[in-house]
Amino acid sequence: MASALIALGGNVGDVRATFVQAIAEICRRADATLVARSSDYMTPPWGEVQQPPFVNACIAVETAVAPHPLLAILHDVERLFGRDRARETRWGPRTLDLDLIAYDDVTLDTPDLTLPHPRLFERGFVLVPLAEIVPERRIAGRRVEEALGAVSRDGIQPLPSAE
Ligand code: A4P
Ligand code: MG
Repeated sequence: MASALIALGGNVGDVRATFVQAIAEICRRADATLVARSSDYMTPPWGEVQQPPFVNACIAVETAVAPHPLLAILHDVERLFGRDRARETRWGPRTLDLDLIAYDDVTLDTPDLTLPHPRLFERGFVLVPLAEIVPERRIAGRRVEEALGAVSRDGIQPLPSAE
């Protein structure tokens, strides 16, 4: 079994409800056990600024599915929840974005998959939820909590538990 970290994001539709269903769907399709789930966070848009705020979260799962097939599952789940890559702009609005942040200590640099995620350490909207669930985890030699200390957390707010 491998430990995979997955980041969720979205800013179109009922994103928090989408997350609940998407997490169940990922676990079902990857035969994965959900080990940890962060709070949902409201985050200011990064990249293209003229768009609504995002909701972001991270999960840790145990799975036997290898990295490439796992990414294919994440893309299928994005599509299931209405994401249409053909119609959107890079870093623009979307219903659901699923990024594979890390997979054990695997490093990969292939055209369709880079591990750990190449923009992880620039992004408070990934590091804040990640530090909530795996503060001690080392990714590319850096402790998650330490990496968080190097990015802005401006405007990133935990949302009250949905239950
Ligand atoms: N790809 C390579 N490595 C990976 C990986 N480790 N995980 C490839 C996931 N995908 C990986 O991704 C582009 C290609 O990257 C995929 O085809 C995949 O094979 P994408 O999801 O289509 O592109 P993207 O999402 O537009 O770009 P990118 O750089 O992944 O950025 P984001 O962050 O996913 O962009 N602001 C806030 N506050 N919160 C957000 O969640 N998200 C975005 C979207 C912009 N601004 C945001 C947020
Ligand atoms: Mg993405």
